[in-house]
Amino acid sequence: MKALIIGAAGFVGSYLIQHLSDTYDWEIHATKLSSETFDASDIRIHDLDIMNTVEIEILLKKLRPDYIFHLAAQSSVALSWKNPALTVDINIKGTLNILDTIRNIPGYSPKILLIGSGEEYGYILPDETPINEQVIPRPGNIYAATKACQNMLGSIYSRAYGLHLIMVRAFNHIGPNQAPIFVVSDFCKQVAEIEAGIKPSVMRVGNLQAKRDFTDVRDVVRAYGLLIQKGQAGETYNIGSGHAIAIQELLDKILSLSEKNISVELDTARLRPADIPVIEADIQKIQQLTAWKPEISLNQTLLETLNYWRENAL
Ligand code: A2R
Repeated sequence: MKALIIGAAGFVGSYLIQHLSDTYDWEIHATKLSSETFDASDIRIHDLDIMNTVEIEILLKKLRPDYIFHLAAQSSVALSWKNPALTVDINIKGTLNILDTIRNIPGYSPKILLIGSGEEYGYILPDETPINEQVIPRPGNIYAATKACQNMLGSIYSRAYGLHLIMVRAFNHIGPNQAPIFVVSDFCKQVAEIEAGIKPSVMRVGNLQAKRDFTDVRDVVRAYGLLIQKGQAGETYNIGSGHAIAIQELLDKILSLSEKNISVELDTARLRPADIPVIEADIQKIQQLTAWKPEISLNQTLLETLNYWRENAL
């Protein structure tokens, strides 16, 4: 089998490459933007901008991968408020470029995993939690709207053109090496900087009341490997821990890992124009199909992420 990971230079990509290389006997190819660099021995790396349909066509016709993992995205909610047009272009038009190219290659029918987000569900009613895949998404931010649109396009292309598209809605995934625009990485980086004495002993935080469902990125990529093999065409699968935790509790856990006396201060710049109170996944659908379940505890992930920043923040 030949697998292609599109958008592999980001946070999830390196973990997915590692997992697939360790677990499956597949020939693995990965793409990055020409401006990005990343090292990965034993796999083939190609430059690809998903806004360029000619580049997509040349690569897919040359490789004809059996499995395609589509990770390329503008993946930050915060940035999507600041640059909605870029987010729409990459997450919607970029995905469409890939799907259209595939459907126009005669006799080619790969399995494709489209990575969406738990954010798609948006304004969830109290009786809809934990959220299953039947709940109609009501996105509450630009990033979520683009991913909900990607999901709809996947469903349409699967039904109309017979493409084997499997959609996932991944809830918050965390781990070492994640960019500090995401909450866990942000908090851990701040603690590491305070411990190193390069920042005053004050944590700057946003909304601590929101509850989110966090899973270690290594558990998430394991689910991706299973779903691309077993997922039904046109179906959507939630991936999460099944438990929401308040950001306040997360912060308390991270602070308890440090010996420093650290105070907490609200930073209004970190508050979002609209925030959803609770997002928690119902993960029965993937579990019925694959028996997948998260194996790495939240405490372990937080400690490893903090240790990563202790080694790298300075
Ligand atoms: O924005 P950059 O320079 O960090 O590059 C990102 C890349 N990317 C693109 N690749 C090809 N063509 C484009 N036009 C394009 N624009 C951006 O996709 C980055 O290297 C990669 C996505 O990685 P991250 O932003 O680190 O996302 P992460 O955490 O790996 O999440 C993977 C997927 C995304 O679809 C998320 O929305 C979802 O999982 O949660």
